[in-house]
Amino acid sequence: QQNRSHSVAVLGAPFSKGQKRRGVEHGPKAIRDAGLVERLSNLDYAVHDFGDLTFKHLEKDEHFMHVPFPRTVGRANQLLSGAVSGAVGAGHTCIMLGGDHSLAIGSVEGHAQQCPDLCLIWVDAHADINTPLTSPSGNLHGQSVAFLLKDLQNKMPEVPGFSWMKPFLSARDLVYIGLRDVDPGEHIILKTLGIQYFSMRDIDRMGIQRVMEVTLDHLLARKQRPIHLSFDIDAFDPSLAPATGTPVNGGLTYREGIYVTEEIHNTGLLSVMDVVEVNPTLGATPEAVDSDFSKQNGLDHNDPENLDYYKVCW
Ligand code: 5AB
Ligand code: MN
Ligand code: MN
Ligand code: MN
Repeated sequence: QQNRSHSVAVLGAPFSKGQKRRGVEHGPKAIRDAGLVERLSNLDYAVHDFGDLTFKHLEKDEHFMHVPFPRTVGRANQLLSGAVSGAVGAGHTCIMLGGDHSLAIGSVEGHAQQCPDLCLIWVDAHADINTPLTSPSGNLHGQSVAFLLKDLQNKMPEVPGFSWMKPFLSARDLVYIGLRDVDPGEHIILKTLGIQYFSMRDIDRMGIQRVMEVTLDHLLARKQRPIHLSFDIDAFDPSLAPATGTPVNGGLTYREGIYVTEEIHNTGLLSVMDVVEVNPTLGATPEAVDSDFSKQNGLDHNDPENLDYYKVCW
């Protein structure tokens, strides 16, 4: 652990097929250009930049139900899984730069190959726990967690492209921070599985300090174990992080977001971190900041007819 914490692997994953907007594949370059490697080096970490993975777009990749590019996303995650497993196995703390959040499937899976007892902290405006049956959009970046959870195994259809992996994570090994845009079907899943989550309202009420105390207690009280931090940049308020595909108002302040990472750092247990959904081609204009995901997809999440549909699927 001591060794690991002083050597950092940076791994770029320029991939965007888990959602429908272009540009998020430029995330790794934008984050590197902002000086990530230099900043880590200045903190006295030995940084190994593994460069960017090269992803293939598969020619024959028909929709599965309303899910686009299932085989392309599955294959990309299989490749990423191997790379993350290799980096962690070599003793590095790994930072995975996305790309869209479907990449967490391969990142967490590869991490779990080396550290089967890992726990997962998911910092996001969204829960990303739709199954193909509950998903309003079909997009796989909103379904990553459903692929990981053992508890959802019998609710998940066999999605082409994902036969290389089996779900391995327990619902009790996962905590969400920052939620404020949860779909009806996702809410049912969170409640049914009893998943620990802290919405923005919970953060308002409890304060981020208490939220982190309860989070780390929930995950680490029984035993110390490696932490996977999956950080979707849209957890931050859009006034701070407008360059992302699905911004939602009322997000984390800069200090709240940094506090989350400081507390995780202080455990000494951070093993892999994803930084995803940075889309440098968005957010230059006020309109881009104020994009309405539901409108773009022609779906009203609050339509009671939809709620019934989700309940039936569940
Ligand atoms: B992100 C939505 N819940 O499933 C869906 O950015 C949005 O990785 C998902 O958190 C957002 O399409 C995915 C409506
Ligand atoms: Mn999100
Ligand atoms: Mn996400
Ligand atoms: Mn997003």
